[in-house]
Amino acid sequence: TGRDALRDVFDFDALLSEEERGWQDRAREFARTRIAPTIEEDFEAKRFRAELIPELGAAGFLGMHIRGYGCAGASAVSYGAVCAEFEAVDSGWRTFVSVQGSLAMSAIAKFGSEEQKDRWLPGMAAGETVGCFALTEPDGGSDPGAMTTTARREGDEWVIDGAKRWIGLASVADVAVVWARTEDGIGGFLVPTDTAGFTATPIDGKLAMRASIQCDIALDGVRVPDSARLPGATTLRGPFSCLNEARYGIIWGAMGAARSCLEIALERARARTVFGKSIGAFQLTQEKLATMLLEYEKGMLLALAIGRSKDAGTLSPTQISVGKLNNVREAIEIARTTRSILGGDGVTNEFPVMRHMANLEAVRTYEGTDEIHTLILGRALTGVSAFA
Ligand code: TGC
Repeated sequence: TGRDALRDVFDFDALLSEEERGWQDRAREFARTRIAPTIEEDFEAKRFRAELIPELGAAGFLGMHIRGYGCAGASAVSYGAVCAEFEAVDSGWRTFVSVQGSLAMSAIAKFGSEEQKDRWLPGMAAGETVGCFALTEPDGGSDPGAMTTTARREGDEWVIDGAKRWIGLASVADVAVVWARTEDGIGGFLVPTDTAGFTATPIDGKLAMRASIQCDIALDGVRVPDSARLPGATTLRGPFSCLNEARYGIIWGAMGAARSCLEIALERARARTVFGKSIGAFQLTQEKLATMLLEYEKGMLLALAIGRSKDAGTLSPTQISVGKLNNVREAIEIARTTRSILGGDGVTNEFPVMRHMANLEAVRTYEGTDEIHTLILGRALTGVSAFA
């Protein structure tokens, strides 16, 4: 099979510890048995299977890198390997794990009070409570510093007004981490989604991420007590630190989607015959396969190096930009090349290739576009910010 051929060339799994392989195996099994059987029809029907959330929690995948509060306290590499396995089936489910664990739970774990952590994290880890992370606004996501959503203090309460867009899970979430401009900076607020004035509406018409939910949020005079404000977050460093976590998962996840495509390309290269020989016997096809292999292996090694740095506590946001920019870009290229090897079949839903390609286009834009990550690297290299 394509998977065996990949393993023969390069045994990536041998670079993982037993514990990391254990997480990888459990995620692969979950994705194979619980998500894969229905993903094509779910994508087609725009169906998000919320009933899987408690199962993901019971398996320990939600907020798995967080220590305490019912979370598994796993390594960054273990978490990355899990992201790759989910995204090998569909980016929508890796996105779910990212939004819940890397964004909403991370925000609470990093910046919340003990009381906030005790109240929210155990239920979120168990998949009994769903969170979302409301940062991006309708006018664009690249410059959160320009946010117009405000939170104004009135006695012991905060009153939040504004709008958010592209917020994963908001219509099924129990709690939203809402980022808003305050008199003294940027604040994060834990808003139960049944609070008066909070409305989440799923965005329709998406041709990517159809098996997951992204929403518009309206915030009209939403009142929360002062105890709902995250005490540790006062500047953009707050939400950006959470984006680092989600971007980290994407670095691995994108390579999962790439792997699925490459496996399919390898199988087709052996099975399809033209001009009396397999298409894999043609030098043009071999060049495509070899190029895909190079980028896949480099992407996995990059993910692993970044993961090891994260576990060692030395990872920088600039390194995360290297990984996100490179791995999503190369995963899309691998999906496109696979499509060309599949010929006409590649555009049908008999194969998941166009689904991965469409999903990856969304992944390419969220959590920092190619352009933003390019300019973050440009700033790191030149010392000059193109944003200012
Ligand atoms: P800048 O002046 O560079 O920094 C402002 C403050 O933030 C700190 N900071 C970071 N901290 C941690 N990690 C990072 N990666 C950080 N980047 C910046 C910085 O140290 C400073 O802190 P402080 O305390 O000194 O004030 O800010 P800037 O406005 O010039 O930033 C420029 C830029 C482009 C890097 C930043 O705006 C950026 O990353 N933009 C892209 C944002 C993005 O990725 N948006 C998409 C989010 S996806 C989404 O919202 C949907 S949620 C997912 C879902 O629901 O599905």
